[in-house]
Amino acid sequence: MRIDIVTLFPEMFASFLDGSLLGAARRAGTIDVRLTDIRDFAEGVHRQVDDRPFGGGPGMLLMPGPVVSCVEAVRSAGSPEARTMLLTPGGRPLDQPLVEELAGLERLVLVCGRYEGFDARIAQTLAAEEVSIGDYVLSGGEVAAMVIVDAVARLLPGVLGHEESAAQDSFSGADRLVEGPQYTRPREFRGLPVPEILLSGDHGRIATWRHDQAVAATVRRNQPSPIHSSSQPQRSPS
Ligand code: 6GU
Repeated sequence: MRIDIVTLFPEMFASFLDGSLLGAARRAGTIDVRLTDIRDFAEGVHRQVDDRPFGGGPGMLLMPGPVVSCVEAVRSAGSPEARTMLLTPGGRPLDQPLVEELAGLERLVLVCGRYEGFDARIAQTLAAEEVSIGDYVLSGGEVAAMVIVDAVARLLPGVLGHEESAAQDSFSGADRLVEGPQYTRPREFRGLPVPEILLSGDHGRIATWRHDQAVAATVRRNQPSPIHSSSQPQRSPS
């Protein structure tokens, strides 16, 4: 899969792209991530990429010229129709079903916003979708692009190393449950024992218990916060 990232701050991605999960996937040729600097498509001596909003208001907007030229140049290398996403807090919320869909693409273009946002004609001209990673505001789309690349890359064949892992993740599978509590050694930590059933060797009962825990954790997560904060295993209905 090829992912192009269009940004004013390509240097922000260096350690992320070389890091363990992505660095290995890139060296293996599973994923090809390329960075393109919007500034390279700006015109004039000042290489201006942003300007004040018509009608007034705070901040600066990304101008359509440099962003559209940049994305068009990136897409013209083979796939003028490549799915293109503008990263902006008002966009469609990213979730695991969307991540799974993106992991099935040959190419994806992620456009990072800065300043107060994009001129509205950028999305129109590029037939781009707008995507957000959550209900809070970041100072730019770069961190959001890293979130998307990370979530997508770990679903590509060979990236995790053990293919079952992704299928077992929270939000995966038909029921979209979050994972319940898990335990490793020691069997007792500061007076807290590992639930007896996990030591029983009874794989059928363990699977049932885990499913019950996942249902309870999923319900709890959708409750107001004081209840959500408890991460103790819930008693299984017997
Ligand atoms: Cl994609 N961009 C920015 N600037 N803020 C965000 C976001 C994106 N998603 C959530 N907050």
